[in-house]
Amino acid sequence: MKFTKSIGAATALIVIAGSAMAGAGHGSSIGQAGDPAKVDRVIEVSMDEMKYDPKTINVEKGETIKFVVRNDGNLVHEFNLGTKETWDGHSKEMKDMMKSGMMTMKKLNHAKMMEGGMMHNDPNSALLEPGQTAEVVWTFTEATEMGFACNVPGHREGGMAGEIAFSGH
Ligand SMILES: [Cu+2]
Repeated sequence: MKFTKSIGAATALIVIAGSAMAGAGHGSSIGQAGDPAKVDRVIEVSMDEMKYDPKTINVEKGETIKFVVRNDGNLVHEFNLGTKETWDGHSKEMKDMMKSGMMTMKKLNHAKMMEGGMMHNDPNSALLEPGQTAEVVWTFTEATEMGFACNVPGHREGGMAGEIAFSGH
């Protein structure tokens, strides 16, 4: 019995460390990669030139959501769960990817992305060419100020950002 308990505690510690790393500081966490086998709800998100539909998504603390993200636009777009702080860091990465030819406004060069070590398969995001669809499974462990945004240069600045609203808060 004691043995089981200590294993449980160790697991809990690892989960906390993991979510703190994914978080945005301020002692709060944006959550963690969700278990695809334990999805509470599926939400479809459409991306188009400088907008998301829906642009506000209501979730509950503890919920695991499978986002089915579709790029209905004519440019490369991203669905990236985070905060202004995480996006600012990510935006620089994207600018470098453009400069080095890993991506253009309309296409992703996966071979060059791999060469450059930019796999772009972070569990909190999907970077898609026009017509592509991807799934993002995420567990919202804490009610915190966060949202989703596209960090392709100029897009977030152009209004391509949405809000995650925690119900009951
Ligand atoms: Cu975009």
